[in-house]
Amino acid sequence: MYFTKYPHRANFSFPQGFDPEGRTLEINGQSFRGEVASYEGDVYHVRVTNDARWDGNKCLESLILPPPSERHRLKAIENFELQLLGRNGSPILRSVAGEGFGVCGKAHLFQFEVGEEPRFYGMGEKNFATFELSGYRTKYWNTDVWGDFSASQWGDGPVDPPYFATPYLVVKTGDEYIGLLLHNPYATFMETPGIDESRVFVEWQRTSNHLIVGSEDGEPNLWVLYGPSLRELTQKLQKLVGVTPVPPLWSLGYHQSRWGYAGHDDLMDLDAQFERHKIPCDSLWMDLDYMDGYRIFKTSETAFPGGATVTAAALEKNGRRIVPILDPGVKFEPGYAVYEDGHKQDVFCRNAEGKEFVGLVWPGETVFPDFSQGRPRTWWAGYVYHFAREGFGGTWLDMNDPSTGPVDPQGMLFNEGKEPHAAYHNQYALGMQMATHEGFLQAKPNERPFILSRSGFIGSSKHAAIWTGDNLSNYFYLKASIPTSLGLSLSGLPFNGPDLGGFGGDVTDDLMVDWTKAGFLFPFLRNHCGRGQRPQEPFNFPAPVMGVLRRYIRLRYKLLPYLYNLFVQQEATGDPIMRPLLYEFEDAGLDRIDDQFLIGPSVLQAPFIDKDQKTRTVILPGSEPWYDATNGDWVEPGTVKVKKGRETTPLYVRCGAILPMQPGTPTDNRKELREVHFHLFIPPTWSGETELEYVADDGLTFDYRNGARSTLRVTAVSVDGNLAIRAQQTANGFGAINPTFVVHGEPKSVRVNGADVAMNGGKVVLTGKPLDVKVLG
Ligand code: MIG
Repeated sequence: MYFTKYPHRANFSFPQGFDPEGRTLEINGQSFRGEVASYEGDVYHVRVTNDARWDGNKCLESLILPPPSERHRLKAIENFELQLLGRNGSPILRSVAGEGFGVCGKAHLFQFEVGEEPRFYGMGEKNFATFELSGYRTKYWNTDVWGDFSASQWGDGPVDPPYFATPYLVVKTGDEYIGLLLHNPYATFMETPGIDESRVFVEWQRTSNHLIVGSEDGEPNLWVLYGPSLRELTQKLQKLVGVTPVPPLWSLGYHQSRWGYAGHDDLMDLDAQFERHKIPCDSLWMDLDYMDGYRIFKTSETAFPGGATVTAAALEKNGRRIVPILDPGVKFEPGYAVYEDGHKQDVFCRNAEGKEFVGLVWPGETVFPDFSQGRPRTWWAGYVYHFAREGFGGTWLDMNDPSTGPVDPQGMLFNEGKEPHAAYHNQYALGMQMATHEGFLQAKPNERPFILSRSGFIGSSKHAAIWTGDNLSNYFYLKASIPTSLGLSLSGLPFNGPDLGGFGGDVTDDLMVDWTKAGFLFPFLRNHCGRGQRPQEPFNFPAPVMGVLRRYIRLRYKLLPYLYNLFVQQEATGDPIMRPLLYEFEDAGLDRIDDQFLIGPSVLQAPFIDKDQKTRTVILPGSEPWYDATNGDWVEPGTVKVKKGRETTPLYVRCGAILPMQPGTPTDNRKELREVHFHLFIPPTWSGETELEYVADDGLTFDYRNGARSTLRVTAVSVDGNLAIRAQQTANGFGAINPTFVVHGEPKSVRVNGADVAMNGGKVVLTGKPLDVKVLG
């Protein structure tokens, strides 16, 4: 398998004729069936079948289909050319004439022409470090980046493909958005028009201006989604692949990890330090060292002398959980119970000789559960069941790319050796997530499982959060983290984030501060670093540095009610947590912004992500002023220049926003979603209306699905600075929500639910100095 080479279109054969009635096309004398099915919401499925060539769709997770529709914005015309009609009735995406769909053996591709100046986004996990993705050729094949590429490749530049394959592309043309999803688990590839001079190898590449998506094998299943807006498109995609069920509230807190924590004593020490320094932290992670000789599901007595349950119970006092790592590889060792049992039950992948396939990972020779099949998944879930009952809060799935060390993974066959590696390679982690999820549910049927995974595929959104794998403590990876997380967020993977501070290499004080300021509101927030690297726990930095790190961790906890509600909204609508500016605004000039992002609709960040950068420009989109969270000023939209401050970071709140926050400055993990401060961001003489549906539940169980949830509807109307707020509890399943209103601004008068209320002066700290606010009541 070459990761960085792609099939070339001149090697493909294209249809001569297509009969739309009989849905048949001829290629090279062979007959194929080609059809376009239409679903509600302008969702289209293009499928080509030919039993001699492809053996059905091998995806483990099916898509969640909207009801069928009679609408046909996407049409297949002569030669199976596809045409997608835009808003005004003319094609905005069309097949290359005569060469729209092609085959070469088992490989296939679709070639398109897109309107003037198209823009491209998404592609799942990529670390190209640009948000916009014109001019890339890329493959989707899960890799163990540090194992499969040399250090000179991943040191401080993009390496492709990384851990997680999501063959999905967003195409923007004019102000209309299109999504292309390859529901095909084999190695897939894409080529976007545009020229990246640094990658032009032969002059010919400059003439290539087609959009190409295809696969090296597998039944062609292309999904074409029409927005028209980016929001509508993303919602449709997320619902098609599966929304992320609202995670437990603790998993949205701060996570502390390091490869090297030895066990009980280290965890208790961390617990004490977080308490002493009054830094909230919801979980402590255990890497490989808790296992007995890298044997999965076997906790070592040195690490946890009384068993992990004892440590878990001791950490409960401060509300912290343990999250241990789990690798898929089972030590190939007669006598080791997990191996013996798996061998007896025949759950491992085979090689071409019909024997268990052996790779080389941490335990040495290792065998691999066949997660492509139900029976081995059930077997695995049984072990997870016992594991979860040892007192672990969740788990962290690593090496599921799958990483086989120096051994070629292509020799790993599935389904009793009958199926090729390539059909399940990209889905290996997905199968592991499905089985692990199942095991946690069996152990704790009414608790929302928390699983973090390195690799995955379409459908992973239903089972796991993802982190972007091994990065380095340098400014390239800090910068790349924004486009990478935005790309994932637009590709149906809303719960994601990088290793904060960087995994490899020694972080500097400055980098740790810059990364924390940039990353503290990412959907998933875990500080993790590698064995032997400079310690990255906040209290291992000089006091002034720790002070800044702590300020931002606390600010995340202050904003947890907002973040949690974004996840609730994501489950309902499919809107991601982290969004590019063009998700919310239609201004020109927002389509290539790599260094700004939104958290939800209302919080805009423009962090400093270049080494030694002293000033930067910030684009404030839209037509209304933004609230500068650092100094409380209202700033007119447009471009502003800001100076870097030691403690501050450029963070702006949208005019009219109502942000639910925890009261005061959180210094520990305590969270009570019903005691909430609603911060209203209302410019002094503003006239307008705004509203928020705020949701509170227990943040832990599935009871919310049976009505144990409360909702408070808050509306605010400002007429020339005279403010009228209404709050009405519209659902009571989780008891009374007790609101306090905090106004950032100087209203002339305020009424709450029709009554005059006192405006008491108060102070709130966000990213800078204490801000003057009015606390109502
Ligand atoms: O080959 O478990 O990405 O987070 O600390 C390294 C040790 C294996 C890779 C993971 C990293 C983890 C490390 N693992």
